[in-house]
Amino acid sequence: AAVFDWRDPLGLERQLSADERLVRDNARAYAQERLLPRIKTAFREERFDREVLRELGALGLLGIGLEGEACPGGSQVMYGLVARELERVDSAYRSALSVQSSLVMYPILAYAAPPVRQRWLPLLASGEAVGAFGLTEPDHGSDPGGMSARAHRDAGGWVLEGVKSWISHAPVADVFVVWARDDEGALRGFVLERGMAGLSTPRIEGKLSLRASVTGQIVLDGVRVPEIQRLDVIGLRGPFSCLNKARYGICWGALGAAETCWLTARDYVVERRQFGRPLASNQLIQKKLADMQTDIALGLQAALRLGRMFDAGEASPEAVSLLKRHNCRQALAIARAARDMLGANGISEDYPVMRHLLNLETVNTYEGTEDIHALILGRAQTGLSAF
Ligand code: TGC
Ligand code: FAD
Repeated sequence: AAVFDWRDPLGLERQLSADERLVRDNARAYAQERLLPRIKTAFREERFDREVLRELGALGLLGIGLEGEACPGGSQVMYGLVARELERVDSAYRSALSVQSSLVMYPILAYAAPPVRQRWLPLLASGEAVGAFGLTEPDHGSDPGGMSARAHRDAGGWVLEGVKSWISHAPVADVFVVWARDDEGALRGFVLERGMAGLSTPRIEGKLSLRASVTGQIVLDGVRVPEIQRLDVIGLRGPFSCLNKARYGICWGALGAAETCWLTARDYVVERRQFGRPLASNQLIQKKLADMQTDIALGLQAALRLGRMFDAGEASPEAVSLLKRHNCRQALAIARAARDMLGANGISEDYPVMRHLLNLETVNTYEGTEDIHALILGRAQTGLSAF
């Protein structure tokens, strides 16, 4: 008879190729051996460790799934598996992968002029350079189409004005993919570099979530950008083509965080005794474990399916919205239930659960909030835009 593996109820493992498992195993070993020991301090002290990007680069994980110009190649399924392993430890590390790979390397590879590609992609792939992606503004988050940032044409190039806010990596980044409207109202993208006159990147302090990731603003005060650093794409399609990939990675990543919460809670209730017996012997507790196991198994199957669709060129933005929304929401609910099952210990930094719960609040918000993805799906099935 078929054997039931409670950790992998639907046999995800058997659906991966040998190459996919190899990439996943390397990412898992790195995350567990090198990232896990650092995270408690990094979270407590709000410390972003730039070295992590160099380590990910050395392992060939930055830009995984992208082909050409120093990018490591591989599939979207591999990218998703890596995202899951990093986020098992902390969402901040998966964020670093998402921003560098999907939001900075991808648009440079797809839309930048050859000299810009040749200059930045090797540095980004090795983690020598850190990238940031500036779309959100203080007054335009869910509605980036309403952005205020402007790009005025100038002799030989462009002059950028505006403020981007809540930007991952901004305070430490070397290279910035920034979006702004031109004088005719067309949305354009540009590659900016640290050191350009008029560019500053103040840090946003005091986050209670994603504390191991550094976040800030990109202030554009008359920044002159040469024409060659303009991306060859017009309209919201530019930034959204990047977001589709990053959102897909989050579908896997959020479940990595959820798996850590589930397995921590499972071990805890097996050991912990109340009323003279293990917590795990109570029906209420077992129901919570069954719900976690079910939601994770189904979410991972769906993520694998979406990854295979990506690799076949068949993943629609709406399918990505469906799963980004679903998996983030499930992960948040699982983290919350796990926190509860650990009682007082659930709020301690000695267990990873509260940290994941706090992080997942960000993950549920960025790359399109839960409700914005609902509205994308509502529009797709009714033909009516309710934004
Ligand atoms: P809409 O009318 O829907 O579309 C305008 C144009 O854009 C195209 N488009 C897409 N193209 C490719 N992929 C997608 N997902 C696309 N979505 C839209 C669309 O085809 C159209 O093209 P065209 O040629 O016909 O003009 O535009 P809208 O203004 O009504 O959009 C509404 C809405 C709400 C769907 C959109 O604004 C949205 O998704 N908002 C959420 C904002 C968001 O996700 N921000 C993310 C910022 S980056 C971030 O959070 C990084 S965190 C990274 C980390 O640390 O991990
Ligand atoms: P708002 O748009 O003001 O939304 C507030 C609430 O209103 C939400 O619940 C939303 O769902 C709801 N809402 C909005 N519109 C509607 C509507 N029409 N109908 C019903 N409800 C609605 N951005 C980047 O560009 N690059 C980055 O690297 C980046 N990194 C980030 C890192 C962190 C730690 C965080 C927290 C955010 C980051 N963001 C980044 C920004 C992120 O993408 C935005 O926060 C997100 O898109 C939501 O925008 P907002 O915060 O302005 O919320």
